[in-house]
Amino acid sequence: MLNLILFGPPGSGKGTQAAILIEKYNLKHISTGDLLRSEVAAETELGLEAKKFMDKGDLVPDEVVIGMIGNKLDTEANKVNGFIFDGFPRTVAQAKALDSMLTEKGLSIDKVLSLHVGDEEIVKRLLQRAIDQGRPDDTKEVIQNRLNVYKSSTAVVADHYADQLKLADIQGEGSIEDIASRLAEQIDSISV
Ligand code: B4P
Repeated sequence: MLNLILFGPPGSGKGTQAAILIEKYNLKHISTGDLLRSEVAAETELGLEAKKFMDKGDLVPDEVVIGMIGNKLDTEANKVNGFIFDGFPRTVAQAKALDSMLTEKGLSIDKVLSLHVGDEEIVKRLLQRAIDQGRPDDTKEVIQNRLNVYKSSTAVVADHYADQLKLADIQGEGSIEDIASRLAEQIDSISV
């Protein structure tokens, strides 16, 4: 098993790069953003609750997101070569919960790939996505809140994995192909 976390601020290219890496390494993609958006689209109880937070750019409560990941791990863990977690964990509580859910299954995270992108570039990318895809949380005010939430609640998750010697910092600006090569170099250096 090869288990990776793609980490970084909103708009740092996590979803974009995950799509490339799952093909290259034959891994299962778990994006909490995608899972939550499909709950919203299906108008489930969970989705209706999550939407209130997502539309403002706030984090959905930990217990909701952790429960969702727990279900995925239970149904998928014995069927796949490994996971790429994208957009999860976003708080230290989520990171600790992930560590223990994996330990229970005899698994662990191999590497956390942390994409670094400046605020100005992030705002530019997300405003462009607003034009291309019309996501409700890609407005100027909500983007600013998402960046603030990242700095106040999520950035510290990197320290949790740095303490475990699993953190790799990657320059996340440049062409999508160049960034994919930088990530592959890090992944190929893991001995599993
Ligand atoms: P996410 O769906 O995770 O949204 P995101 O942080 O914006 O990342 P995304 O993967 O979409 O963007 P990417 O960088 O690939 O979360 C949405 C919301 O869900 C959160 O705000 C929160 O409310 C909730 N949520 C999700 N997970 C949660 C959790 N664990 N706990 C609590 N709440 C949670 O791409 C951005 C754009 O940049 C794309 O349009 C892409 O085309 C472009 N791009 C990518 N790479 C580029 C490059 N190299 N150059 C130029 N453009 C590039």
